[in-house]
Amino acid sequence: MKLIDSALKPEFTSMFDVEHIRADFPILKLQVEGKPLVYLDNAASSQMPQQVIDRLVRYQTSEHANINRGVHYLSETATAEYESARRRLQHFINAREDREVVFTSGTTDSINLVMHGYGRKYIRAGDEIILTTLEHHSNIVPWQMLAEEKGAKIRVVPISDAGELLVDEYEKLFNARTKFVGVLHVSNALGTINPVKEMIAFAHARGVPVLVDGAQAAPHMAVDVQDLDCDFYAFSGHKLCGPTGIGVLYGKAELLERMQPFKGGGDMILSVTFEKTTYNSIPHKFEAGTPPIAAAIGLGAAVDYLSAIGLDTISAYELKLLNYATEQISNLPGVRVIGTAARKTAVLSFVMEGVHPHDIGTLLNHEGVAVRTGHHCVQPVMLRLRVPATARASFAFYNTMAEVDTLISGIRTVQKVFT
Ligand code: 7TS
Repeated sequence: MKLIDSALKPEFTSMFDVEHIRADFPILKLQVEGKPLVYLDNAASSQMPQQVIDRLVRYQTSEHANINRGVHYLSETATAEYESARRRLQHFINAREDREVVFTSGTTDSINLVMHGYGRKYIRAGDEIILTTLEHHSNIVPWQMLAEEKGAKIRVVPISDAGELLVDEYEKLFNARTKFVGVLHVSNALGTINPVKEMIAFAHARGVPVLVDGAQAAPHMAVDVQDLDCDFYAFSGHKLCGPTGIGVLYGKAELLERMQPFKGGGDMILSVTFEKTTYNSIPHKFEAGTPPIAAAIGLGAAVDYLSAIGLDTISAYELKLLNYATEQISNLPGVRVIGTAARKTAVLSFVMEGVHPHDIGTLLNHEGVAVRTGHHCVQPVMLRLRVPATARASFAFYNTMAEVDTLISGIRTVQKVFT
């Protein structure tokens, strides 16, 4: 039996047939500026396979009603499918219980929920919150708002020139006033994979809870919240081949239970009088009003789709794309890769001598190539690495080596235009 298993393994890996996978994504057949679309802006938002689109159509055509309020067939069906999506998400991140999965509108919303629900209740004047230089603005600004309101202080973990966190410096930031840590799992601008498991263990040894921003990790690697032992984990549906307007906040049940609700309204209560309101149990306490039911069900289908391919298979394939792209781009004179950490996901940020990143993006678009240019909502990273902006190609498992070649020849064309 064992022999057959191991004999099958390589075959399984080679079963990752990118052309077969691309056929699932209708949008990838588009032509842009008369050229086949080369979509390399996956860190901003990924594309949706037909399986997820079909699931949304099925929901809208035969399952839709409001949830948690009807005894009629459609309301019961929609409620059951919404809760089934929650369980799919639970398994996707290996949460212990489905009530630890709160549906939000996205990573930003999830982080704001923790700031309002946990931060405003437990952070006081003089307390310190540790963040890192790599954070997306969505894991900076809410904490600044809280610090301002409470008189708390934000301490920032520095990074190396390669874009790696200086873990020794992180450890030095801890003191008796440290009350919270926010760290992103993977950098959206540089692709750096942070050693979050070790950072969480260090914080926990000092009794400090940790929120991990997993927006750029969940689509690219297997995430196990129990193994990480994080207290909170936030991510977005639209970067995971799912719909916009949906995201997840994972929180340990005992923490979610101790938190204040963020938004008040229907569904999040047990009883309301003008004298006193009692709140619903978790996760419903945090899901006030009619949630994005269709989007949650679509996200459930999206994580099923990704899990069927396998997150390990996705990581391994995307690493091949990154290594090939990095090798090709380093042969181009005058082009510098920004973000050269030893452990990266498939994000390639770069600058070119004498060309503004915005012009790179515009000219690449003429070749059908979609990249993002700008500060990528990480202005502190740009400041630290002394670049005003970068051009960023961010890959997904449906990208191909041939698309990397198109990117590279597009960059050569940009160079020709500017020399
Ligand atoms: N955190 C990280 C690490 C992100 O990359 C992003 C979005 C967010 C939070 C916010 O996610 P949202 O779904 O709530 O908007 N990052 C990007 C990007 O890199 N390009 O466009 C959006």
